[in-house]
Amino acid sequence: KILIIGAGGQIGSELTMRLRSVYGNENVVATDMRDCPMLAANGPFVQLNALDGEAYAEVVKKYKIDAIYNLVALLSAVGEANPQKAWQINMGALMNSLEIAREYNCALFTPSSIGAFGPNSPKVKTPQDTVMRPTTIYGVCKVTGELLGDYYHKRFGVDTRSVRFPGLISNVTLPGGGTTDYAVEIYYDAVKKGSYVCPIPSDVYMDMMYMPDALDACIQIMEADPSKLVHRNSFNVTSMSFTPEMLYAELRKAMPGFTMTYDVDPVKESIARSWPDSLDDTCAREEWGWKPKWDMKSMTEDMLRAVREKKEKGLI
Ligand code: VAH
Repeated sequence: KILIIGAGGQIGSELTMRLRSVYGNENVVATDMRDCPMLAANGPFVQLNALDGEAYAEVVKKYKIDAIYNLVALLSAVGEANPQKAWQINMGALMNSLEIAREYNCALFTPSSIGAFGPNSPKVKTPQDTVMRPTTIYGVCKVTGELLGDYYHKRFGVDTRSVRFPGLISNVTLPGGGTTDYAVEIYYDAVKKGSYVCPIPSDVYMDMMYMPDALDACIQIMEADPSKLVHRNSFNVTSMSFTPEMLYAELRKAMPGFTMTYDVDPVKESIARSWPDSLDDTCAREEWGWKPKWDMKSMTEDMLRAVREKKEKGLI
């Protein structure tokens, strides 16, 4: 039985559906502190604040959970606006997850991020193992989370696994306050307005990934043969790296009239410039067969199709 905490978020809302299609609706328990009728529609849903360790443990016992996906986090930009709250939520949920995984013998997946790297990490083809001095509270939480994950594995034998996600682009649930959100907003504004005002400077490279590939990674790593894992927390994974200018050019191929201007957000700029331009994900490829399927062209075609469909249905 699988439990997801933070199931109402950008990753969680789609991961719940994907896991239910793979393992069966009744075998995937979705939880979030907010009520999520969509997630309750086709499988078990429990309204749960993951900071309440007692309530969290009750759910794990009641449903006999053996694998947990911990997707609770305040993202980079929103975290910079309230660093104390970001630490409290991100690390509170993680500590409860690690302790519960230890006590009830559950496997635990917690995503890390390109945000775990900092300005003095090598920028191009950032290695799996390198210096990590992030300059955002989000990055500090992610590096701490990676270290705790490896500690709980080594010290207590907990089966903790993790991937460092790039910016995730999806057409189901909007991202909640990240630095890479521009790469989702641009498609919605292109369809709704035919124009977009970009908060990230035109020349800033960031790794990105289409959500279907991210969901594959979440499943593949947890199904990987543990004897082949040299690393655990956390694997570099990526599929593409681009600047706003490159994404703009790709969108104009499909929508020649689309226009983009820039109104740079200084907080998002400083975060984005502190992150890698591109990751080296060789270890994930070698240790558990990571292989992305989507690139900027195919993602753009699919995003425009999906967002246009939402507009036609009056959903946006
Ligand atoms: C953010 N989307 O922008 C998240 C993610 C790599 C970026 O961590 O904060």
